[in-house]
Amino acid sequence: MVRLAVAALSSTLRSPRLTSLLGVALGVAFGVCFVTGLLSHLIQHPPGWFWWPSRPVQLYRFTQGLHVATGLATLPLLGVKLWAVYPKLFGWPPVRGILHAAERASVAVLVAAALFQVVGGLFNVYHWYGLMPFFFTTGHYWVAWLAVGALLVHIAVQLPVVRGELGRGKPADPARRRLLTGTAAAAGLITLATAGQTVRWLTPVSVLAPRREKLPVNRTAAAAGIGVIGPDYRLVVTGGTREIALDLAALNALDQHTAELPIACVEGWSATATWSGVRLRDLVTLAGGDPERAEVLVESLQQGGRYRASELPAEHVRDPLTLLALRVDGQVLPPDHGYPVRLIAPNRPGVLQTKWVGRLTLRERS
Ligand SMILES: Nc1nc2c(c(=O)[nH]1)N[C@H]1C(S)=C(S)[C@@H](COP(=O)(O)O)O[C@H]1N2
Ligand SMILES: [Mo]
Repeated sequence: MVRLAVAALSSTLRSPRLTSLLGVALGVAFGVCFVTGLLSHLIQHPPGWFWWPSRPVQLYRFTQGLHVATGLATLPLLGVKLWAVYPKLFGWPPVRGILHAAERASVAVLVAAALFQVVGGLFNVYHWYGLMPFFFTTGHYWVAWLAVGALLVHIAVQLPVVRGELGRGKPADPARRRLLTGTAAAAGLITLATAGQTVRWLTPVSVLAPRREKLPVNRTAAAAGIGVIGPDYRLVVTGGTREIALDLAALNALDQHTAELPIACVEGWSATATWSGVRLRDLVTLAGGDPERAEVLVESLQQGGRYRASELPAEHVRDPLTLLALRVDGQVLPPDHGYPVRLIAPNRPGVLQTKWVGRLTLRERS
């Protein structure tokens, strides 16, 4: 009885129209996710032609929040879509010719790549690195191209079907409408349950958001191997016409400025704080560099690790909001937020907001 009912239900629910609707929703979500992800990659590994502004200060926070939110929202869509089409896997004959074989292969690549991206992204957001035997960012980047290539082939092949299905006004089937509403609701719930990590007024309802603290810490001072900062600490600025080395008293004696800026982690969490300290452009001037043209390499006291250094393009160096912060929210920086000095610049990924800064090297692009 139950089996029959389920069979009857699925036969009415599974239809080219349902598959088309889910496909369009997935296509849009993946498209947004791909473009925002590519942008994040370009900002972190800028090729010569690439330019990224320092304003609006919240832009990266928005694009990366969107990247993670659209990625997570694809989970239920992907689940239902795979359910809607999987009987096709067992269609007979398995291959009806060269084109058909190519199409099936592209679908296999698409499904595998999509699952890899969404599941890998999820692991990354929740810091389950142990489950990934490779460096996440590299895998995520290259598989994204694979997914998009396969997606474009898939769209090209299926477009006529989708057009036919969605162009024709059809009487709505209540059961199918319920399924679609349920899928949309699941995507909405996932979004609500996680968006609070970046849309801060949603934090109370975002029970699945992994980083709900007011200002999360990505890597602690202990984890980065930063010991006690003694009186011999100096911030060294080189590459200008004179090298300078400033101790904490000297840094505190310079003009102090305040900026309200977010840390926007690639993992999707973000939080705004009030930072104060010395303008980077003032330090460039002090060291005999040109604050309008200099680019700056920012290095941490941290000995190793992928995120021990970052580079600031001229756009960000000259921005008066770019600070070497000594304080956050009116307090001396806590060790975990980068004591004695950290970089905070507008419209940049969190990974580039270097903590425990020890050295700045000026460069001028010729
Ligand atoms: N030296 C150093 N700076 C670093 C990191 C690091 O691992 N080492 N992590 C970065 C990352 S990934 C983020 S998101 C921010 C987080 O800053 P917070 O811990 O003060 O919130 O610091 C950045 N600065
Ligand atoms: Mo981060």
